[in-house]
Amino acid sequence: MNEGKKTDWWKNAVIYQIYPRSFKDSNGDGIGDLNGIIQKLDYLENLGIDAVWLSPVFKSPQDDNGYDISDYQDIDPIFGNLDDMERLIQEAKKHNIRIIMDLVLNHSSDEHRWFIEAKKSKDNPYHNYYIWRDGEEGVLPNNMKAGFGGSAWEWVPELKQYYFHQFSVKQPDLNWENPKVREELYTMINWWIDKGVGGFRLDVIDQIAKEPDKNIKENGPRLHEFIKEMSSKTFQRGDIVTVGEAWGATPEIARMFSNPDGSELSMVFQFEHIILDRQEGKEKWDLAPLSFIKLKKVLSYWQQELFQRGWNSLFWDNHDLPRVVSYWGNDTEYRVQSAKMLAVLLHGMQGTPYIYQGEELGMTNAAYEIEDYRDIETLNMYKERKGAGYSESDIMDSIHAISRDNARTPMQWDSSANAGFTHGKPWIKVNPNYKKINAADQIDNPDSIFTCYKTLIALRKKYNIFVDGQFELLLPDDNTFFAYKRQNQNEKLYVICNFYDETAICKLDKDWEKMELLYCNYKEISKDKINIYKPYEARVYYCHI
Ligand code: TEU
Ligand code: CA
Repeated sequence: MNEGKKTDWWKNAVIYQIYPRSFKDSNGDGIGDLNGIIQKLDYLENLGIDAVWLSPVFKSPQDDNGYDISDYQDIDPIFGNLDDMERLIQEAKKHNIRIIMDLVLNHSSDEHRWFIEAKKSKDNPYHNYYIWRDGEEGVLPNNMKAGFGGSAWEWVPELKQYYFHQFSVKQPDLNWENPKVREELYTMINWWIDKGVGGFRLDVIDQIAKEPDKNIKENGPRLHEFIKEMSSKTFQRGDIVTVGEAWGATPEIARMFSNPDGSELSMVFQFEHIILDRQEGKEKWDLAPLSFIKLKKVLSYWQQELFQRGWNSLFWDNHDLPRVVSYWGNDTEYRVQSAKMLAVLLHGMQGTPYIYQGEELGMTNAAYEIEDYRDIETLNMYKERKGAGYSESDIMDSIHAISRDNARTPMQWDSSANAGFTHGKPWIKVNPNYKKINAADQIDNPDSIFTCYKTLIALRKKYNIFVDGQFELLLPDDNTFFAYKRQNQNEKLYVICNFYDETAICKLDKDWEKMELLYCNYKEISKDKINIYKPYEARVYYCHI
């Protein structure tokens, strides 16, 4: 699949994200692993996905569950070894599935040999692989904060210097200004391309160019110079997809990253829709109600701004985000209908859809006790907010709503012990609702959420309009319906979603009866009252022009 010329295969592909630690445990240690993923390739092929994005499986002390890499060219023993990785790449190929690796190039682990060397002395050849500032203990270079709490500067007494870390203390930022760092990383990327991987997800890629002295953490002046250099020296060699995580991306920046000339990446993950329900200028834990009109505006804006000038990723969930059916759907009475509606809404848009493990089953958030949480970000927040006097219930409400562990509870395969994820003690508690929500109950059920996703994936393959149709938002000011049209030279597609739990009348007047109903998440539509939509009802209509 990596042979020669670049194609844009990823434009009509659907990519599935696996958080390996929580996907399938094959050896009973309670942690998911590569052999577990190999066991589930038939499941993934049945769903119809084209590629799997693996969250990091490289050697790591697991301070941030693998996003702290101590050897980019070896596999952490909890997941397996390099032979298992090569076998996964080959076995996946037999299932027509490409493997996308998750590269963390902004920072390494403090247990990487580069950092161990760098800390030895200021004139060590590896010292400037990282970002250091001379100083005095207790006098921070500036007030930049780390992503998981506290200062972004860590004091090293032996050197009388601080090092910069945008995430945990054990994740020192790499110095991309140093050409030796860049060359080492490019060599490593090419090593993985030569192993036949299908692409890369690039962790916080807009943070690799930063200006800490000016409090600039992302989108620094040299960012696209670095991306272009990396792309030309690595990604452009193979028929691979690249997707950069870019929390700070605007459509203009995303057009640079996903320039159709292939000079940078294939696409980015942008988060403007995700942060819509966060209080302005506050932390992620301080939630505000979602503005539905803003959600429609933001997603439509991104569709229009990247049309024929870039490429969108389409996602609700990932390993850092709460489960969308709990977050913006309805995970009680209308869990199935709302999960399907959210899937239809997203998969009808232009871009590459990403399905996060369990999203295709309608897995939900889990409201645990604090001792059941494992995520460094969640645990640091608990400590910080307890210390700041927040009430236990306020803290736990925020954690239940938006902790990253909501996405990291084990995949729910069946109704057997631990949801069939492990025969051992799971590293994190299984969501107690697994007897009701699991893959075994859904794979062969025509009315399941799994079958809804499988149907949408198949539709995307059958009808070009999903890939090339121009997007137009309909009913922009309607407070209930998210409706849009896709159009190309000879086809039209209408996606109409009742986003809420009340029956409602859709004010769109079209000759619906003359169109082909490609999908509806309810069994029957009342013919004489075709404009009446049940709670969370979603329909996809198609017609030739
Ligand atoms: O996430 C970057 C990031 O900013 C998120 O951690 C986000 O800020 C946080 O989850 C609040 O929503 C990437 C990875 O996806 C994440 O898992 C890593 O923890 C982080 O980078 C550091 O590598
Ligand atoms: Ca295991």
